[in-house]
Order: sequence, then C-alpha cells, then structure tokens
Amino acid sequence: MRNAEVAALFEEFADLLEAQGVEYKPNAYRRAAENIRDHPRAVEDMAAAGGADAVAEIDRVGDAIASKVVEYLDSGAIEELEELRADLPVDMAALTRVEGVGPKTVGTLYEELGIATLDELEAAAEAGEIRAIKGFGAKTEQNILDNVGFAKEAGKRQRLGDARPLADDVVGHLDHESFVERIDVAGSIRRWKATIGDVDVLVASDDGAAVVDAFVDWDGADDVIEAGEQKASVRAEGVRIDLRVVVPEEFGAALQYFTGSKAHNVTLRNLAIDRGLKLNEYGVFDVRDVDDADAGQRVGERLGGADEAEMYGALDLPVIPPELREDTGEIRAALDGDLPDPVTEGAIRGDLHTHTNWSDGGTTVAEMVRAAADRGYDYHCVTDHAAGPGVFGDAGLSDADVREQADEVAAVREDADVEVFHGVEANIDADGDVTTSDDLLADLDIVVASPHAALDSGEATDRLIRAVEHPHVDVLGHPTGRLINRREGLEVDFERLAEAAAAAGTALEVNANPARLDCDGDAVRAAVEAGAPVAVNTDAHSPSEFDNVRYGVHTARRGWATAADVVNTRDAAGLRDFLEG
Ligand code: DGT
Ligand code: CA
Ligand code: CA
Ligand code: ZN
Repeated sequence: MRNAEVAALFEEFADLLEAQGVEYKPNAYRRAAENIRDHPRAVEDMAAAGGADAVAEIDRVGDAIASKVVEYLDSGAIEELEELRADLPVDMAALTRVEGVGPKTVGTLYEELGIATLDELEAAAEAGEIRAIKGFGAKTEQNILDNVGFAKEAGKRQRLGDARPLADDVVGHLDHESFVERIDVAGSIRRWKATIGDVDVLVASDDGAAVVDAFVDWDGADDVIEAGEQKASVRAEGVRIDLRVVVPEEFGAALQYFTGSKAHNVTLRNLAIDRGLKLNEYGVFDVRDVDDADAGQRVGERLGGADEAEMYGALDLPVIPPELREDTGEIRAALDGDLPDPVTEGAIRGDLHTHTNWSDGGTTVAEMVRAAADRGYDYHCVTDHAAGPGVFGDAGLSDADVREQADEVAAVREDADVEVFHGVEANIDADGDVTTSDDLLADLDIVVASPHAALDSGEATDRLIRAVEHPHVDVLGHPTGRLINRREGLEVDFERLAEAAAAAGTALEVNANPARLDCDGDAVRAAVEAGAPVAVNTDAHSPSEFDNVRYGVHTARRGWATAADVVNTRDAAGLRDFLEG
C-alpha cells in the first residue's frame, strides 16, 4: 500500500507552501497527509475503484487534494508540487529535522545564502554566516550548530515503527509459499532496536531462485536494488530490505549470526574457541581433532545449525532472547543461569496512560474502555491531558473539566467489562513542579506526570526526580520527551532517577508509541537494577494505537525487565495496591 508514500508528498507540499508564507493551506495538507497515512485502505485501491471521489472519502481529504492524489498515482508526479520544488530546490525533509529549523527558516536560508543541504547549513553556521541574516542572530546560529549533527545522524536510520510493519508484510508474503521451509527476521529488527539501518530477512529453502523471485514480486517493494541466486535487496518506503536464503540444516546458524549484534557474536565465538568449537553462520563444529580449524567454514564434526537451540546448546547455553544480544553481560548471565525471563506482550493486563476526545484523543471514554475489554485487558486507565505548559489550546483540561469527566467515567464504569481507573496526565514544568492542583490529584485514581515543555534544556535529572517524588504521581510519562529522529529529548542520569523512583514507588514509563520508545532499553535496565517499577503504556489516542504495545514490551525486554518488574502485568487488585501504596 502506498499511503505512507503519498502522505509524505503532501507533507513536503505543506512545508514548501509554508516556506513561501502561505497560511492555512499547509495545515490542511498536513491533516490530510496524516489521515491518508492512517487510513486502513490503500489509496491506490480506492483510486482504482472510484477515482478522486473515492479518495475524497478519507476524512479531511477534499476534492482538490484527492485529485492531486490521483494525478500522482496516474503520472508519478504532481505538477504543482514539481513547480514548488523548482522554486525552492532544497532537501526540506533533512533541513527541517534540525530542531528549531522550520520550513519558513529553510526558505529564508535558501534565499539569503543558497543553503539547500545539511552540509551547507553546517558550513554556513561554522563560518558565522547565519548570524548575519536579518532576524537570526548568534543564538539561532548556535542552536543550528548544536543540532545539525543529530539531524545528520537521524537521516541514516529508520524508526523501528516504520520498518517493522514492512518486515512483517514481507514475512507474511513469503511465509505461505511451499518452497519456504522457515522464515524469520534477523538483525537489529529482531533485536527490536529503536532505529534500524536495514531490515534483514532470512529464509530456509532448497530453492533460492524461487524465493528471490517471490521476494522481488512483493508489492511493497518500490525498487529492486539487487537480485542474485541466494540473496536480494529491495527498497520499500525508503527502507532497505535484505533477503538471504540458506539451506534448512544451516538456518539456525545463519539466524544466530545475522541477528547479531556483532559484539554479541564476537563474545560468543570466543567462548566457542575456548571450548574447542568453531561457531559461524554455517553451524557449530567440534574442531578438537582438526589440524587446521581455519582451513574452511565447515570443518570438523557438525554439532548443529538447524535451529538456534543447537547453536547455543552446543555451548551449554539456553537461547538468549534476541533483545538481550548486545554484549552487555547476557552471555555471562546465561553461563551463570541468571538470564531473566523477559516480560511478554501477553502478560500486559491494561494500559495506564490513554486519551479520549475530552483532550486530543479521537474517541469517547466508552469506546476506549470497550476496546480495552476487546483486547482481553483487565482494566483501563483514562488519563487525558491536564492544562499546563506544553499542552496546546483546548487539549488541556481544567480541574473542573476533569471533575466533570469523572462523572462520565463513573457512568461508563457501571456497565464496563473491565475495571476503569480515572486519572490525568499532568505536566512537569521546567523546574520539575507538577502544575495540576494537589486537591484534584488527591481525588484521582492515577496520576501520570510527563514533561511536555522545556524539552531542549539539556540535563534534567533533578527536574524529573522532583516529579517522581511528588506524593500524588504514580507514573513518570515519556521521561525524556524524545521523538526518535526528530528531537533528542532531555539528558537524564537514569541510575539516579531510578534510585529516586524506587524509593518513591513511582513507575518509569516505557511509552510504546514508536515515535517515542521513551524511556529506552538502557533506562529500563537501570530501573530494573534499582528496583524501580516500570510501566509499559501506549499513550493511545485511539483504539488502534493499543497495537503499539508490542513496541513497548520489546523495549522493556531490551532492558531485561521481567513481568514482575512491570506494574501493568499485575491484576486489577495488584494495580490498586500499587496506586494506593
Ligand atoms: P543495523 O541494520 O545497522 O540496524 O544493524 P544490524 O545489527 O541489523 O546489522 P547488519 O544489518 O549490518 O548485519 C546484520 C547482522 O549480521 C549483525 O547484527 C551481525 C551480523 N554481522 C554482520 N557483519 C558482521 C561481521 O563482520 N562480524 C560478525 N560477527 N557479525 C556480523
Ligand atoms: Ca540490519
Ligand atoms: Ca543488513
Ligand atoms: Zn499522553
């Protein structure tokens, strides 16, 4: 489906219009882009079936935008967009990735200095040319110098949440073919890293050519980079996907090898060498009676290679969960029998952080509660935005609004199939104060407190410690405020924060929204080691966003969290104990 590709065009359109000083239209284009991206049906199917009229059925997509969609699908270009690109020939997506640089700034930088790329922007800032532009100044220039490096790095890696659905789609496309014996993803995507360089897919088959043919036929592929006998690579929505085909007897060896990380593999291979074994992408071999173990790849007696259990088992190790394979002590722990049993998606019994249309969510309290019940959850927490710094317009509820909402929640609770807890997502200001009144907080079942403003202010450990020590705060929401590839977020010493959270009994959130994954696996590890509770929350603004929970669970697994470490694996009574404790 080409929705994301079409959406990206209208986002670029919006940026180019905004750079020219056009009002209103850019935001209309952005909202349309968002709805196209989230629409369950493929735009190309809608256009094929009913033309522009069918496309215009997407919410906020008017006739003008719909006919541009059709123009693009038919001809591969939108004339008006091509003209805008010719007027402002810059790498808009890359330049606006620099925090504090919006489309208008890009327009000015191009007009004044001819800046079109990140490298040119960096060079101009280093040369002191930015401060000379009217209205810019030394502060803007310094800001660009501080943030251009992050923007350059961010362009190289994709967000897990953008790549994972593509990987799942490829696997689904190949899985049912008769010549595919086994299939799995490998590499960083199997380790659920927050960003990935490319997607690795591994297939066991005796017919490599058939697998490669089927792979390049996948309708998600935008272009084929290379296609060989046992290997092929395609690009889909800007993500590179590498396929490798191996014989079934060596599938486990290849899966182990290509899952990585490289550092994990090096440590594992050295352990094998110590024991007279040879471990590589083809198998694990006993080479104690072999004169030259380096004489080839498949030398000595084959001990295994068909699955990962044979690979790790040859070293007397259990299979180490992929999320832990970062060479941060997991092999030592496996040797000592100390590997954690990481939390699973099925262990999650409810979400502690969600929104409704009372603030900026898309659906009612009743619908969200029903969706939680449909997922088989035991409880649901309603935590809409309280008014406060960083919460815009009427998205933030006043105390009176929250009390009024309490009546609606109470009514829904009457015939709900899950327990319903009522709370709020309060705000943490620049000093670490929670800006909702204690009177209100004391009356609520649950309080999530999150930073939404002053997110570029650097070191923030003391600020967040103040918030976790607040007597009414139960959960610290998206602690750093990072947006992957877009905003670095606060600098936090998680060892210190976790100590404070453990002492206060406040949970640190893993926000499962794939744009956030905040806090990350390393921070979870600090929480687990300090004994601080962890909460895996989707921050869902609509029922479909509950599905993001898997990203949060796998992030928690990267931090070695077990079900016991995660508060929302408890049953409703257990959660009540946590909230009241
Ligand atoms: P990425 O794609 O940058 O997010 O990270 P990975 O981990 O997916 O890395 P990738 O795609 O370059 O390679 C996949 C795996 O293959 C990697 O995790 C470990 C393994 N691998 C690749 N090159 C080497 C190597 O030179 N030595 C060893 N031991 N393993 C390697
Ligand atoms: Ca990879
Ligand atoms: Ca790769
Ligand atoms: Zn939220």
